[in-house]
Amino acid sequence: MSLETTFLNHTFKNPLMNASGVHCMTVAELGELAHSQAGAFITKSCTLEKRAGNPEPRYYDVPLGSINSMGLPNLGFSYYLDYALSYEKLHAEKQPLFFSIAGMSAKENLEMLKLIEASDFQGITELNLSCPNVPGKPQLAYDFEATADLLAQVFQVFTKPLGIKLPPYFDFAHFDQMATILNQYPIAYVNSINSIGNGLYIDPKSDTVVIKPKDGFGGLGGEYVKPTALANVRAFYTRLKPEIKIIGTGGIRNGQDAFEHLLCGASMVQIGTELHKEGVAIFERITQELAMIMDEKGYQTIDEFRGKLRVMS
Ligand code: FMN
Repeated sequence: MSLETTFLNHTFKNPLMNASGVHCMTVAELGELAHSQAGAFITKSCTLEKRAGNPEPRYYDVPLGSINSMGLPNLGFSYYLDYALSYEKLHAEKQPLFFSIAGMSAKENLEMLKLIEASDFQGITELNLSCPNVPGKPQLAYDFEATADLLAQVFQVFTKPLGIKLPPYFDFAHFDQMATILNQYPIAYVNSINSIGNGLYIDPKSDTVVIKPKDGFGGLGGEYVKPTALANVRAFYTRLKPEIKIIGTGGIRNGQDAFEHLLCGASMVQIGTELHKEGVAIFERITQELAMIMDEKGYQTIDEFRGKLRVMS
C-alpha cells in the first residue's frame, strides 16, 4: 500500500503538508518541516516588507481548536524567496516547495508575482486571498468582482504554477459564483479553507476575550472548522474544471480527518492548528493512521477513493 500522491506532475511520498502560517515563519521552522515526514511544506504567507503583525496575545488554543489574529507577521518576501532558492539548490532532487504570498493590495500581490516569475524559483506559488486578521483589510476573496479583476491581471504576468488560498464560503450561490470565476483561469489548484474569520472566544473564568487584537475577534481553526472545510472542498471539487486540483485544509487532527478530505476530492491536505499543538511529529502519526484506515478499507492507493464520497439516492 502506498500514500504516494501525484500533484501538478510531481510525486510526493504522502499528501500531508503544514498549513501556511503554522511552523513556517523562520528558516529553522522550515528546516524542521523539510526533515519531517510531511510530503511537502509551505512557507508563511509573506508581504513585500517584513511585518510585526498584531499585538500579543494573538493566538490561543481552545478545546475545539484555535483562535488567532496574527495579522500576517512575516519576515518579508526576500527572506522566503532566498530560503526557497537555497532549498532548491540543496535539494534539486526533492519535491517542490510551496511559497505563499499575501500582499496588502492587488499591486503588492502583482509585484511579488512578477519577482517570482523573474526568479529561478521552480516551485509552486500560493496566493492567499483570504487572511481574516488584518485590521481594516477585508478578505479579498469575499469580493467576487475584485477577485476576478485581480486574477485577470495575475495571469498576464505570471506563468508558473499558481494556487489560490480561499476563505470558507457558506452559500451555494457563492460556491457557484467563485467557481465560475476560477474556471476562467489556468489556476493549478485552490486551497480551501483559510480560518473561519472573526469568531469570538470567551474565557469563562474571567469573562474576557482570549486574544488582544480586534477586541478578541479572530480566525477559527481546528475541530470547529472541519465540516465547513469538507463542504468547501466538496463544493469546489464538484464545480471546478478537473485541471484545477484541490488542497483540503481545516480541522485535520487525525488520519480519519485526512481520509475525509481526500474522500471529498482533495489531492493534498494541510494541517494548521493541530500541527501548532503537536509539532512536526504529527506527520508521522497521521500518515500511519491514514495508512491503517486505507488498509482496513482495502485501498492500495489514495486514487482508489479520492473524490468518491457517497451520497444518498
Ligand atoms: N493561512 C494562510 O494562508 N497564511 C497564513 O499566513 C496563515 N497564518 C496562520 C497563522 C496561524 C497561527 C493559524 C492558526 C492559521 C493561519 N492560517 C494562515 C490559516 C491556516 O493555514 C489554515 O487555513 C486554518 O488554520 C485552518 O486549518 P486548521 O483547522 O488545520 O487550523
